[in-house]
Amino acid sequence: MLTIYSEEHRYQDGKAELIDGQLLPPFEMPRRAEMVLERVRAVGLGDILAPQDFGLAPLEAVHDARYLAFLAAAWGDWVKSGREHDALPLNWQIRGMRALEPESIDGKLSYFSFDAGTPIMSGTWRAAQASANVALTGAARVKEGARGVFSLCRPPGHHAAEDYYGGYCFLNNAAIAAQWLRDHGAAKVALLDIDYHHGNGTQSIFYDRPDVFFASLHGHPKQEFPFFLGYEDETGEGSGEGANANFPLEWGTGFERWFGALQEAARRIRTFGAEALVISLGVDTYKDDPISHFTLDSDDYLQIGRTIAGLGLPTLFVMEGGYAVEEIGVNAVNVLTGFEEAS
Ligand code: SP5
Ligand code: ZN
Repeated sequence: MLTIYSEEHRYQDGKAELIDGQLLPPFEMPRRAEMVLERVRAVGLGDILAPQDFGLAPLEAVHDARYLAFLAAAWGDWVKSGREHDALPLNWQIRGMRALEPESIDGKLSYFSFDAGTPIMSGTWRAAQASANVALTGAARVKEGARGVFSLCRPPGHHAAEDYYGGYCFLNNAAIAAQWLRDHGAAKVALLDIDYHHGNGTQSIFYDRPDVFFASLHGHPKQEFPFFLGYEDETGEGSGEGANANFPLEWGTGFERWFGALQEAARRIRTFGAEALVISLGVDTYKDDPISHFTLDSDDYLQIGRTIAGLGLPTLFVMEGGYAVEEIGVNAVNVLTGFEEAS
């Protein structure tokens, strides 16, 4: 299987995220992608290719123009306002307040974000664009007929919506790839999100769309970040009604229960009848993940890959989360080798 990778992910290297009531070094760190790349090499998965630059158009097909302008300018505006450390928002609009875009950079950070766990720094925009190009280059290979391609994206993307960032995500790489596939000949695309966290951004982007099916297996929003989306009764709206499926699972969920949900999601994808499949591949479902509460083991990821292969669709794997850094390579690449074995 071909892997797409860019070293430019290293430009996203924040000093701190707000988590557990503390400013701690980010769990989402450059070493994550380096460990996955090392494992791709160690097992001889296949060639490793640098991304092409697809420009702004495929980003504009998914994200709001004002949001993209904000991301491009945020670091410069922050520095101009006299700060030189990472930019983090402090407060958010909530029930009863006005959703108007402020003029000041501090106001804009609040307006375009949903958490304080996602630092913006000098290289953020560059790294986020490179990550989207990694996804798009993979999508182009899938369009050209590849059975499976691995886009080793970093920073991740599935929490980013049309016009907000958060959860370590700025541009929604999987959504950008899925939309690109739609715009280049695939009539229907399915997105399957197996990251531990709900793919709120991806769901939101395609919620009213009948042509892109979204399924997500994740920590139940009554217990887990991002808390405010990911319930079972979110089934799509308007002509997108029925094209969204959530499988919220409680803390402590092990492979048996998780795999049952995967099989149900796979059944729904078959019924939908997609021409291409995009996987949001997070391995923060792992038993020793430092911020998660499922108990999957390394070998389980092989079976996940085999099950995805069973759908028989051209498949793009897009890297999302996974914070057990020592094991992230083995776990992510196990999904890919399971897929290859069964293809
Ligand atoms: C792409 C992705 O996986 N993003 C995840 C962002 C999660 N950020 C908030 C995590 C809150 C975890 N709270 C429990 C901490 C346990 N010490
Ligand atoms: Zn996650």
